[in-house]
Amino acid sequence: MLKHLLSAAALSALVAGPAFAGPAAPANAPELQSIVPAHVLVNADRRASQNLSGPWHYSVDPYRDGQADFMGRPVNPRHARGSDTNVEKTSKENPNALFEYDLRRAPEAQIPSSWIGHSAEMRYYNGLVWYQKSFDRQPKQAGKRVFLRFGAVDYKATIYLNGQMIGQHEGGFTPFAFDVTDTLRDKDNNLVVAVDSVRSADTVPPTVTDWETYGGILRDVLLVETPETWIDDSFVRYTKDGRILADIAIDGPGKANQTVEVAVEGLNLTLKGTTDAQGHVALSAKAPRGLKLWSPETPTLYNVTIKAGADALKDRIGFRTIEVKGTQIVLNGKPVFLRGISLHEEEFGLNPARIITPEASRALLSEIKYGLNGNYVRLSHYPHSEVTTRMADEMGLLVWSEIPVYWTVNFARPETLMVARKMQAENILRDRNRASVIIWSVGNETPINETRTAFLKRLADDTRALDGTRLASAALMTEREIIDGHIDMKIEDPLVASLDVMAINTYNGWYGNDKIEDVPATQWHSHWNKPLILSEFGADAQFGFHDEAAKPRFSEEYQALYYTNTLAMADKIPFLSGLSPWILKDFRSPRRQHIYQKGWNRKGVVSETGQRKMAFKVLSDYFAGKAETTK
Ligand code: GCB
Repeated sequence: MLKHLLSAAALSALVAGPAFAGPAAPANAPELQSIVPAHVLVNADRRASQNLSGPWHYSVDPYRDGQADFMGRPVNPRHARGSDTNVEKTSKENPNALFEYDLRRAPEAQIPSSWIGHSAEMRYYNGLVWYQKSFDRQPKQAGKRVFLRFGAVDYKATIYLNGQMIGQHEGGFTPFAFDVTDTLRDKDNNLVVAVDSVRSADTVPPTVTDWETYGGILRDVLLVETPETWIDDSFVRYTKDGRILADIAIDGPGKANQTVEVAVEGLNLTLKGTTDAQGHVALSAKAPRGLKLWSPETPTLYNVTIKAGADALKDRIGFRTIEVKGTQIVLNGKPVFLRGISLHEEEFGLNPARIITPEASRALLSEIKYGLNGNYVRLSHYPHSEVTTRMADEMGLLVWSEIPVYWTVNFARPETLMVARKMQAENILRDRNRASVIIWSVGNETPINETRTAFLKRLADDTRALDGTRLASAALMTEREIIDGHIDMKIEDPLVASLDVMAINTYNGWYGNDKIEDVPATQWHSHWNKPLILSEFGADAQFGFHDEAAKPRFSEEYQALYYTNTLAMADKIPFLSGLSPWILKDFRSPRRQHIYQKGWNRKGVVSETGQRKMAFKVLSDYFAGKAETTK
């Protein structure tokens, strides 16, 4: 049985590519069973829950002493951080007992946050860290099911509750949940999380990236309470033929033959049906005339309530369509030009630690929407917080969402492919009710060879199977030649055959030897009848470093000129449908150690604290013009 929901449209997409077709055989759908989580717990962030965020104890363990003894044998109780022993109490009762850890008395830090923000010593720590939190269960309720849900733990997490190992998770930026109903106590629960930030050639992403890898419990930890039978997954959407579809999956002892209702407030619309033996139901109704479609200009969201038995979910959902027609991206039936920029998940400030509150997210997205006149953001290079995708829904920004299949992951290793596939499934299942998200990307700047192309094709196929209503893409690189004195770019990556939208990262005039003066005359060629996004282009500039005459590298003047000339190039690409230059804000990168960088990639059009560089205005003016001409 497929644990989660595959809509009929999604299933047909497995065979036929993106479609809104009717029922189809589930082709290779059983393959998805191995990648979808046991509990999707959709909309977990909006369910009634006890938020365990706040102060947690933490303790470093560079030799992984809490996981195995010094001879590699099972861990000795003296070191067993995952156990339920109260070290202080036991030591008092038995002064002879020796322990070499005591998590409950270790230093405290605020969660969620990456650990680089905990203390000066943690700034460059990479390894295993133990986190501990004691809590009482509130409110205590009989006949309920309780899930422990992590928004994201970077990179590997092993979870112990009251001395029991309840599960593990790999991947730093997607949610996961465990059923802890039978493990919880009413009082003094002991939650221990071993967080390992170490990457290898086999992880996703691998060791070397151009952003700083900082471990930690990055997003909220929630105790989510549901009835015994609960709504585990829902996928509510609007189709090109004017219908609202809702696929609902419930789980628990009463999942079969259960009445399910999906009510859209303000539209006088209620969809109703009964679940099958697996707890699934597919509902569909013609959308009422009064439906206001979601778009960046009018980001209309409806309150949607899903009811099944004793459970009810409330979500805010926008309805829109997205498709590709020839070389155009089409939103709600009209071509749209994506006026955007790329963004790393770092809040404004001198010392960001991936603490993405609604305020932090709004501040970043406001610079894009109102400062740059944008309608689009590329959330690079990994799934960002659900706070951000919800904010994009509210504010009206289209979103590119991506997993960190970055540069050279181990494409030949089946286990690495599984990690990436699960990540993409977790990302899609979390966000496929967000109208803002229009593109799922499967990778960034990967080398072209058969093994890599097969790996990414698998991800693109999964993507369509999980959500046949959005577009699949990947940020690619392309070869440059000089032909008749001009720069010549051809898009020939065979992966394009598996994608809906082509995306290219291009840096002529910054990397390589091309002069910035030669960039506007660049010629682009594509034999694919598909739209192109320039998913990256950019140049480093230190805010406040000016040299109007010489315009040297790292000056604001060079960056502004680079933008002017690259945008002039963009204007000449007939199949171009969008831009997400690199990048909104300067971000931490240990690879960048020039005196103007000092550990920061300076390609932001604003500094790390949000000061606008000259290039900001160039882009903002360009997008203002584009907004006029592409109305
Ligand atoms: C890229 C990468 C991005 C880097 C950027 C740069 O192509 O996709 O992660 O940060 O270039 O600054 O070089």
